[in-house]
Amino acid sequence: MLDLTDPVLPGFTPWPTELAQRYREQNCWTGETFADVLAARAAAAPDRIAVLDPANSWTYAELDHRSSALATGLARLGLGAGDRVLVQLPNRAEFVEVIFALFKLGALPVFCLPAHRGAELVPIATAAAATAMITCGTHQRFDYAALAESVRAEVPSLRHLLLVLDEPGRELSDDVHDIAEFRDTPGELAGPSASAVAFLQLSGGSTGIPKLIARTHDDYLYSVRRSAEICELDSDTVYLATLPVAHNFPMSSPGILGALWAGGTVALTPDPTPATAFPLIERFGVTITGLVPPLARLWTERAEAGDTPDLSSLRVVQVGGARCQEELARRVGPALGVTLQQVFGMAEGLVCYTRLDDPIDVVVGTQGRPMSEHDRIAVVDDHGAEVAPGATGNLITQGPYTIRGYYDNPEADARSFTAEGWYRTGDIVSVRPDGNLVVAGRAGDWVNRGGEKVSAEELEAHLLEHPDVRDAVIVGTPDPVLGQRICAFVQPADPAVRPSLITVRSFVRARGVAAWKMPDTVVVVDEFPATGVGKTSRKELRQLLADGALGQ
Ligand code: AMP
Ligand code: DBH
Repeated sequence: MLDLTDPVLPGFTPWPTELAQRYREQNCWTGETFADVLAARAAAAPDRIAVLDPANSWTYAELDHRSSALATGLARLGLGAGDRVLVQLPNRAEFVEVIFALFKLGALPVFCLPAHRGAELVPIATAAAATAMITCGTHQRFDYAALAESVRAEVPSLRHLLLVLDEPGRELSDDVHDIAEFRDTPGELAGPSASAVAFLQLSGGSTGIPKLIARTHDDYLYSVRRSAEICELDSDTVYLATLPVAHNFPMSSPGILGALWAGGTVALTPDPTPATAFPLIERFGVTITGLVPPLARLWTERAEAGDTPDLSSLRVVQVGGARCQEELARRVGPALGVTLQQVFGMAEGLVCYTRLDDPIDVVVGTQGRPMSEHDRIAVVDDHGAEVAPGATGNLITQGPYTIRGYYDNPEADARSFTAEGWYRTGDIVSVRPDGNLVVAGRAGDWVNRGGEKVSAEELEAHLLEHPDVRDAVIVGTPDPVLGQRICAFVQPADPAVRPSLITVRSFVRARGVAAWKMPDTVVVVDEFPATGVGKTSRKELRQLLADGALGQ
């Protein structure tokens, strides 16, 4: 166990002292913890609904009580301040109970996604030196308890396995526990200080194993509070966690924590498809949710087809996590009867929003602007020099809720942070005169075809205009002569109509695009592979090509 009053977890890179002091003076960091927020809301409005899922409805008083009871039980098991606990749960009410129990103990949830498997979980658990894991039994026909046991077998520090179970009669090994056994009578809990690390979040990581991101109560609560203000949340808000709730976007932008901060209601859907989520929107009176672009497309198409449940409670749909093409952005609001908000964020910190009263060209054509006046952003060339105003370059940032280093990972820090502590986002952006950012893509999302650089995003936007194309992704494939060639992955609008290379090339040419940007190959696939949060995975598409799995 660590000293509760010691905010410095080994491996955590704090802000420089003068900056930390300034963020406190500026009232960004208020000295409150997440447990303090919950206690305050429970005291102010004990009977208001805090959490809803298809099986549960808990008031603030109940959530506060349940999480204290579980914290007390987990302390009996030996868990305490500073312990790292892998949490891998689907979207269900107990997720909220579990993370608040851990916050109250000062133990650090490590936020894993349901899509993670041993290849990710073992390195994550090892890097975090986790002592416990909390997961579920079988969900969507996958046995998470068995996965957790296999992870534990490979990670010596991982002693305790706890399950959120709703399979009566499931046999458990002696050393695997049902969390129901640990809901004790709440005892005294000292709780951590606000400057302590609250949890470890994961970077999506476009390559390799996710990196661990340590966030403090102070800095994260600031981002949650600012997000809730920008998204105009209040006690009437019903936020639907549609994306996997452990991800930074549905957690904090403004996400479930924003909804609780505002004294509103968190609703959770076990899966994000319109078939499951739309009836829940009607049933719970959902007012706001956040989606990744592939889901926004699915929801929009479903709503455009008509005959949906009543979605009229929904006021705001956020789209973020990957670039939302303008073609899609224009359709979301009218189809769903909502205000669209674009969100460009990262688990490392910086989050940009379009504002709810922004003009339509900003909402559909940009990824918004930083949420805090204390965020600093700069756009630099590959040598670190600032580019001319409005020019495209690498986005770097620092501020009151952007980390100064990864958790215990000096190699990653050397790549991702400048000597002055700026975080290199890896995103290629331009800043418009009105301050809004346009994300052109990731630094690696360019195809270098014989020295001619082609923007994947630019070419994708052209392909999306073709009536037979539902979605498109451009990636580079290795070529012995040119270095790279341009491969267009195309998802057809109608599976029976499969656009050919000739069709695609002549369409793009007719749009006045330079000859050297023409795709060299078109691969038609019915579905794109997705990351754990549902973003289209360029990495996997590149891998498919490299493996030759698609023929050509
Ligand atoms: P993660 O590592 O999972 O936290 O992902 C953060 C990254 O997702 C950012 O650095 C961007 O590359 C990407 N991203 C998030 N939101 C957007 C957006 N609205 N538009 C474009 N890219 C985005
Ligand atoms: O993609 C992300 O990581 C992301 C997107 C929107 C994020 O972390 C966020 C908002 O907070």
